[in-house]
Amino acid sequence: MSKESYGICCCFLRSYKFGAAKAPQEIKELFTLYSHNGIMSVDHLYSFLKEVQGQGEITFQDVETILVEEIRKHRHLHPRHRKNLNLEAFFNYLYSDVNSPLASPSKVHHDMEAPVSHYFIYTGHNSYLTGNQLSSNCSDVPIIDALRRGVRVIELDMWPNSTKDNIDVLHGGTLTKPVELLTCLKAIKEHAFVTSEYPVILTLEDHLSPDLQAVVAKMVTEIFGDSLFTSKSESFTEFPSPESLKKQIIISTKPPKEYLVSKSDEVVQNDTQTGSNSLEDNGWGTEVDIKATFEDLYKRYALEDAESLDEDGLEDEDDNLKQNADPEYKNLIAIRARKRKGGVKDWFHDDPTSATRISLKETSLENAVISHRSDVIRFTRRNLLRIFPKAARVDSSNYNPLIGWMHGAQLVAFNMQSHGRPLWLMQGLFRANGGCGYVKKPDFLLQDSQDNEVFDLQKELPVKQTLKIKIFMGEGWHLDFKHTHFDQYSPPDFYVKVGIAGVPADSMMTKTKIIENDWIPTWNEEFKFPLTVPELALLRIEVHEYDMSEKDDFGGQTCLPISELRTGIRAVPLHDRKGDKYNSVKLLARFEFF
Ligand SMILES: [Ca+2]
Ligand SMILES: [Ca+2]
Ligand SMILES: [Ca+2]
Repeated sequence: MSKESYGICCCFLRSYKFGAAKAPQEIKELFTLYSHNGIMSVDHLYSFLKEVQGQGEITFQDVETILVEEIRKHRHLHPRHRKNLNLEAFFNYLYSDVNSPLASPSKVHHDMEAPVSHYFIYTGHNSYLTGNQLSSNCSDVPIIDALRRGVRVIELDMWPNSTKDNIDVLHGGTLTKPVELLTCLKAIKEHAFVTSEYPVILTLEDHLSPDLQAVVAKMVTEIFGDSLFTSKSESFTEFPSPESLKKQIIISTKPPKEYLVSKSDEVVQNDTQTGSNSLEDNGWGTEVDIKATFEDLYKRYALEDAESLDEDGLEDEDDNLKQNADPEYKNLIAIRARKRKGGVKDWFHDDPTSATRISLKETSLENAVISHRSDVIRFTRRNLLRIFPKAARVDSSNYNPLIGWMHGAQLVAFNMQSHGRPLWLMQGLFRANGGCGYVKKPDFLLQDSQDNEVFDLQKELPVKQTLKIKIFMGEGWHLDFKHTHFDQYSPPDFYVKVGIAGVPADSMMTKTKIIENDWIPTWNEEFKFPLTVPELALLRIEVHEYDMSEKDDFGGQTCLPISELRTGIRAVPLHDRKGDKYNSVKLLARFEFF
């Protein structure tokens, strides 16, 4: 045990005990149960993994490999422990990376042969921006970063350069500093399939003359070559499957003028304020309380008449394409967006002869799902629906992605360079299915129920399963942070917020007590979460560092798809605000379903 000192007013030191992590009581008891005379043999570990960890598929051989690996890490062990685990080695195994709550290594395990419209797809918005929406630099770096995280939809806004003879990528009408289209395309070519083999969709917003479109066509064809997906037919009745499109780049046009500053300056300013506050809020971002969001929406809906909600929804389709577009360029476009016509009901008209894509602003989606919920869900079975952040999010913040997912929207487009709770949900969903960027939608979104009804999340549904979580302890902050990072004069005071993001009935957050002045806090607290739609539920974990007179400090977060959660005692790795995994910070928790 060592002592850690904190200077107070430069005149005296206050010291705190700082010891190595010790196994919680429940782990000690399990060790006693699965060992003999303080020794856990390969047989014991095998039984433990099957019975407590629910790893029914594990082989004796696998267990031997684990054991050898763990013993290698403990060379200092007494000779009688060189073929077995003692309590310390067992506890270290439970805390190791291989014992994570999601299968590791993770594999693609969903059926990948269904049409692309049957999947949620990891989608970026303004993928070339390094920071805010108004003045940040454009670069290929955030594009590479997104592709390496598994993002499968990259958005590029193309403009003529200053000499009008080449193409720049930038956020039109802003002070963002451009990057050449060529640089972006080369980066995409090099990094598209490093993390996932499944198709990458490029949504191109084009503000180009036909002769510059011809330059784009030549550039795209030369750079992507055989990996460029081209379709012989003008349209599909069903989109092809991700499996059939492996290692292919698909071009989709995105209607321009998404960024409508002129719309209402007043609204923009108001929203901007809430937006920037939310991101500055120590990096947590806005709370993603979907119950409150829906209550709010229904209140608003009751006040306004349905017709006024129909306004200002879809982006205007680029007429250039139909009229003067360069024919080579036109041929590259495999997924075409549909022109906006009529009211909400018309937007979601499902034409059986041709699958299409439409693009909606987050607030228009909110209105559409209140007034035309069934139409939206039915539409998204065969057609693609893209949702994008409202223009007021100049700070590159994001919105609650669950509203889109619950209604079948495949392309919920996010500012990936950002941070905060909505982004953590996005990263959480796409940890599923081997992190390949495509997650199969649950069946109830793809077909009507037996009584021919469309899935209704407002309806009271029975509890399908209950998740029980016990949070034992946390460790690793002392390795990943400076000792004065959290509190200047004392060790940190951690507590855990834990809960569910999902349909409104399942969404809730709760928290542990605060453990004061301890780098290795032990909570030993248990929580139960009844789930009516576990298919859409994400487990949310946030570690807060409590401060009496200030806002909580950020101590780590993660978000995990419930459908892939492994039961048993697991070491839960935590991530920073952006979603990058910390080297050492982990929680030890037990998960059970009943
Ligand atoms: Ca603090
Ligand atoms: Ca403290
Ligand atoms: Ca504190």
